[in-house]
Amino acid sequence: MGEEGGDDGLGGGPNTEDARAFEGFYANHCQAVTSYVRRRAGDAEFGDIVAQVFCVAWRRFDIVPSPPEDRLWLYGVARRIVADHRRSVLRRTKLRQRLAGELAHTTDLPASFELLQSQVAAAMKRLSAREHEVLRLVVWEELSHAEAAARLGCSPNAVEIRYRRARVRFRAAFLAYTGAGSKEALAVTPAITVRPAAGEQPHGGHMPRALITGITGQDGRYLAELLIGKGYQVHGMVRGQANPKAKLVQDEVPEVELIDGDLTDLSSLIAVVEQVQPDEVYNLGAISFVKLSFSQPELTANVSGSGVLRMLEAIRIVGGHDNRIRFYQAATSEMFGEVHEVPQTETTPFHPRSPYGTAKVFGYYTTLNYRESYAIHASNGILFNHTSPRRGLEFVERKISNAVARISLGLQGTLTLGNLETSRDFGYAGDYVEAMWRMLQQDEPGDFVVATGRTWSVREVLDLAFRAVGIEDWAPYVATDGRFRRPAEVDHLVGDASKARAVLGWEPKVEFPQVLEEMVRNDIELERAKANLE
Ligand code: G4F
Repeated sequence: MGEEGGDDGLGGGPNTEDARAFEGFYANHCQAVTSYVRRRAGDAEFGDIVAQVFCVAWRRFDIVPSPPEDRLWLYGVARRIVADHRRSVLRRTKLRQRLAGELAHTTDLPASFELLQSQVAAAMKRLSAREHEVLRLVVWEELSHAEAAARLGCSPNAVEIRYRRARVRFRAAFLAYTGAGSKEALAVTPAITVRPAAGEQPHGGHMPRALITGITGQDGRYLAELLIGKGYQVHGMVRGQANPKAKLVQDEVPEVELIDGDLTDLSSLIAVVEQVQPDEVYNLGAISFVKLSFSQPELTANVSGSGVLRMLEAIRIVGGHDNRIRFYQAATSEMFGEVHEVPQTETTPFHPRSPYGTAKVFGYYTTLNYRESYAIHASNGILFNHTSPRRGLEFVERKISNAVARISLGLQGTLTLGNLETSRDFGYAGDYVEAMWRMLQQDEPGDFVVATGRTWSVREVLDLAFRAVGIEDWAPYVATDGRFRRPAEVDHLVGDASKARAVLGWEPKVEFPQVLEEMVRNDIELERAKANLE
């Protein structure tokens, strides 16, 4: 590890005594950190990352030798370095994807990244200084239009216009370069062939742009991943300064560009839609926890109800006469509430049973009204309960999977719930975001039930979850308490998604017991890691 006071290439380090302490520290933690990093970064990359982690530790030993919280701190360092590493890999992929998107439907790209870069460099040389500048800021430096506007001293709208023009010119120059017969470029076997995805609409020849509200939630993150995989540029709207969940999205899906906006503030929505110039808007933002809506009914109405109206107004104002912005509204089976028929379809009357449900009914009809009044391509997805390991801990099936994991690890004794007799039609969130996207690819907008057609009571969810850890009789572990009950309950939901199957060609692929088992497994891993750290 180098001599006392000597330069070991690590920027200095501890003296001899501390160096010995460091060796002990290294010996104690090396194995655990290695397996942690290996799990997250994979076999090919872990060695380099572990070395970086201990380089940081080495430097720190000079300043703060071995405080008691070292283990926790060390995992923090490892987590950050793994995240940085992932980001840099993804940035590279993203750049490729962006370039691929620019050239979509027209040409194949060369095999190696280096070759692609030299081809791009040649095309860049043909651009004017202004075009060069805007592409450099937006594509290479990955600045948002607002940031690029601040650098260039113009409005975000001007950046948008310049950027679009520059992309068209870049594309022409790139194609002219290969067309001129660069032997090297033409000789390579194409590695990336960009084809329109099934059902993809031509978005005026440009890379399609999506705006997602509620990006930090389960559905927002799955949808962002789906759209990025389809070659979209995805913008996620986040609310509030230093929103802690924004960091989560950035770590998980770094390709998403985050933008500030609030569903309770129309002017912010107009600014967001102006800036992003989306082809598709997915309005997933809401106060989505039904029980909370009883204690904060006005806030719920404002965000989950009037928020829909504001977003549609922003789209109407910015989209102008020939409005090309397509809109998806996250409607919900909670609108059926006290159900009038079983199963529920698109024609079943609504009878909401909570402030959340009534706000969503308002959002549903507002969407319908903007479709009819302004010919906006606006669709409602009437989604039944859907879940995943990313589901919030407040919802019943995740509360159960997490508690079962903790009970199986001996970290918790009892799980306390409310009403065990209600039942829900549960699906997998990853399947459901696919239905959202399909709705916006149709020639005509519409309203669609998205469900599996199978319902599970809370008791049955308990059966499945406890069985996943080998417990058949869960009664000794489960208690009930009125605190978790609601003033009015929705007893039984089960949907009929025949229309979505027929019109969208959508099918749920993953069954609920499978998802739940995966959630329990995931929670065991999370809870075990947390307990080890503590
Ligand atoms: O998990 P939940 O809170 O979900 P809920 O009310 O069905 O709403 C979810 O699904 C809707 C789609 O239908 C979405 F629109 C909505 O945003 C959300 O995602 O409650 C499910 C059932 C309820 O009947 C509740 O009373 O489980 C019952 N339950 C029993 N004990 C409990 C608990 N729910 C929760 N959250 N916590 C309990 O301790």
